[in-house]
Amino acid sequence: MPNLVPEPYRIKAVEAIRLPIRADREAILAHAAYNVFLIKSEDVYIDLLTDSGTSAMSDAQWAGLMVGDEAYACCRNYYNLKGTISEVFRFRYFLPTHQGRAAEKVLFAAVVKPGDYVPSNTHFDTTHANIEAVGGHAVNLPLAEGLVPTSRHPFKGNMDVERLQRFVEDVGAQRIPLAMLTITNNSGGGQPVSLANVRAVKEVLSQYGIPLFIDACRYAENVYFIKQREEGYADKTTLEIAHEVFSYADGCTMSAKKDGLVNIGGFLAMNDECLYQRASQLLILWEGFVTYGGLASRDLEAMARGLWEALDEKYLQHRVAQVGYLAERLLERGVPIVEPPGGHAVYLDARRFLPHIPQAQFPGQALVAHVYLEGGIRAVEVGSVMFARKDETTGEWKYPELELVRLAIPRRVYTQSHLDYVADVIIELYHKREQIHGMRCTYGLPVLRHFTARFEFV
Ligand code: P70
Repeated sequence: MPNLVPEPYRIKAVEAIRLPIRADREAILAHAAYNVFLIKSEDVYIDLLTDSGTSAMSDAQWAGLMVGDEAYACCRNYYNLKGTISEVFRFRYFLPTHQGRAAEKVLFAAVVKPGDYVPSNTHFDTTHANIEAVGGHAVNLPLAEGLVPTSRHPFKGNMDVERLQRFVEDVGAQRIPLAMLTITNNSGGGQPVSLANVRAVKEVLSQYGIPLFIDACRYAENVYFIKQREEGYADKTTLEIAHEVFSYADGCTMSAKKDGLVNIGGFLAMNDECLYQRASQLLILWEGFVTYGGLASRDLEAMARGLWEALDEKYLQHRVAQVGYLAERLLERGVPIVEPPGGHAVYLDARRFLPHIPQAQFPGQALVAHVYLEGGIRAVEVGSVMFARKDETTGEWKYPELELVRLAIPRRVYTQSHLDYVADVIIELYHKREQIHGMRCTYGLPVLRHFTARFEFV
């Protein structure tokens, strides 16, 4: 069993979970209008909706909550977090925020003007929405291999550097206030970005004086993939690799709910003092004073500690192996997934899983519904529900290239036997795939509709 890496921790507190019987699962799902976001968490057996904010904190983090200094201004935990951020990310300034999208909102409101463009390897949904909310255009320039679920390119999260160069020439640098790299690329399957790519992207942008910001949610997992897969990095520490990654960036947005190993928290960091001042104004307006940014001081402390723990190599080795184990179990039974598996999730390829369902009938959403019905497992669609856009002039829908169902693995929460159960359920469902029907959307908001949309089977 080459993939077996035992958990590098033991369990100190447990939380009971319960599998409702099949008839109840049917009623629960129908009551939630076939949108798993609307199912009560107590009715979910294995919750793979997201790896965001769902981590188990360590004893050191829980202890850190007790040393939260709940002063409005300049609490000690702010300085602890400041220390961590300057040692790990090495940006000159940072602002705490309550989560990643708040950092995005502040950043884009400070720098993006209506009509501007923000290119990325692939923007995540909240990033995309926050750019458009201030009148900008979010542009994705992924590597071609990134859109081919069976391609085993080691860095499928990379940005296509030639496309970036052409794009900047086409629209003009003055319309591009910044570019972004999402590490790892969540929408494209949790795929990593190589250091060579970060460097190449930075070189192109430097020619035009365009700043590079990193969406750093899963930076530690990305760093571990660099260590494993990129020539010349096997003997470097995760911290050394992180230093190099961020040395090419002018700042980052961070949802610490992922690789910060906390249940809430995030930050925006940058080197530019003017930007820091403008962003501080907006932070005070929307989130809170610059030393707490919408968080309790104890949350800042948990984040300061979690950001370090996420770089621990033994932890990362287990984490990546755990995701890889689930992927291998599915692959050996022919279940179509995005290969190679990413760092935080296994993504089922709904197009190949359900080739009989057209994209307009949401094969990903249908699969999510059946994963719940079959085993009480909550997954999430990363496909047409999340990313299809209606063309305002023609009224036609444009569907995304990838139609995926993400099984996100919360950090330090589930054991191998939970993952074996998940694999058994998905394999069983794969045998019955022809019985799965498409869906129609009966209600959906124009922006970020996946959170609240309603569906029925056709
Ligand atoms: C996820 C969550 C959040 C996220 C992200 C990247 C690359 C920014 C953010 C925003 C969102 C989600 C999706 C489906 C179900 C539940 C939750 N990603 N950039 O799970 O961060 O949430 O802290 O505002 O992935 O991938 P925040």
